[in-house]
Amino acid sequence: MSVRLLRLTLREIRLALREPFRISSGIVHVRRILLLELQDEGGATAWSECVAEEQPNYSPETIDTAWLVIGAHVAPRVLGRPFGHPAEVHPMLEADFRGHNMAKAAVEMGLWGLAATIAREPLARFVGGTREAIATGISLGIQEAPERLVAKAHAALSEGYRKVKVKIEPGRDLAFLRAVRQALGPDAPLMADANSAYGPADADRLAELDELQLMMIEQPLAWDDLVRHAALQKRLRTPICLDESITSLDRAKDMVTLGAGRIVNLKPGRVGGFAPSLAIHAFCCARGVPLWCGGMLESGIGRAYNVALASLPGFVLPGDVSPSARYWERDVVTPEWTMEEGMVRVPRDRPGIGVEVDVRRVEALTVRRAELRG
Ligand code: OSB
Ligand code: MG
Repeated sequence: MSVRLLRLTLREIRLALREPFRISSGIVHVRRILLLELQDEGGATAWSECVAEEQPNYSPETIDTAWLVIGAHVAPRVLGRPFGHPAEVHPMLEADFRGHNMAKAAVEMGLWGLAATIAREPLARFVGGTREAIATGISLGIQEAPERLVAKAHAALSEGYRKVKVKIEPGRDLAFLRAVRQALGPDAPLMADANSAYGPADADRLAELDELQLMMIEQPLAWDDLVRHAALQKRLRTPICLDESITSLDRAKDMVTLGAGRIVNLKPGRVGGFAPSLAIHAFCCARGVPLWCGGMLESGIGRAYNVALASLPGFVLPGDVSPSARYWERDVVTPEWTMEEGMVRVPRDRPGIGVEVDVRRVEALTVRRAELRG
């Protein structure tokens, strides 16, 4: 198996969320999504997705920086170059090229998708995934009042979700979570995600969350700060899970060394693609660190990559891989992603990413397009 990219097409589409998604660092009404279509010299094609958002409120990247960086710096390194295996792409993109993980990941993952397609293997099997289905959690945005959040959390559990994640921020934390815990009962799988809304001075307040028996608290402190997370973890009984802070294998190692957290939310787009994701997976398996697969409000295309990755054995906790209908009136893939009894099935019966892209729908949603050739 080898792959040589002849053409890379970038498209921006806009997909309206069924309801706005609010986190401590910003709100999204319409998801601007960067899609990639990759074509091999043999004629095979694959689609991938860049998870960068419109605003630099999650990481420094945005859809606009990614568009620029892929065209100017990523595509020229991969177009026309033969790769014996997609694992060779990531080290080549890292040489003298700092940051821009989401831009790199979009291309790197697309090349894994393309390689799986050429090898006539489902992507999940191609990367070593073994699960038939992924346990699914829901991520609930910040609500105006605790009652609304309680209603949503209730509905999620009755729909079958196996984990409920609640977004929090100062002023919308303890009371909101208490109401949810009381309504769902002591054994409901409940967690919180702060998206870096707190500082070291909030340690006392965060320690109050210990009474709620949360599965974990995700990224309470600054996106790039492991040292203060380590100090906070010493004060909390609740395990800290890091999301924004884990941008590479080294940061995952640092988390363990420093005791900055006990659980990793792995998003392949955030770490630069599948090769670093597989390395983090191997490290976490070896060190007994529980992993789960996060989400970035992806279309059905990005979701396919998350599902394939989450089929690896180290992903032991439910992922933020909700079905298409949770986000969109209509997705851009067929079949859409669905959930049964809280599980999303891993496609293992067709080569590549396992879903078909509705190209006519993508065309209709496209607001800009660029074609890059070697
Ligand atoms: O922090 O996990 C996060 C969405 C956008 C940016 C950051 C995050 C999220 C989510 C949504 O929590 C997860 C999903 O895609 O369902
Ligand atoms: Mg998060």
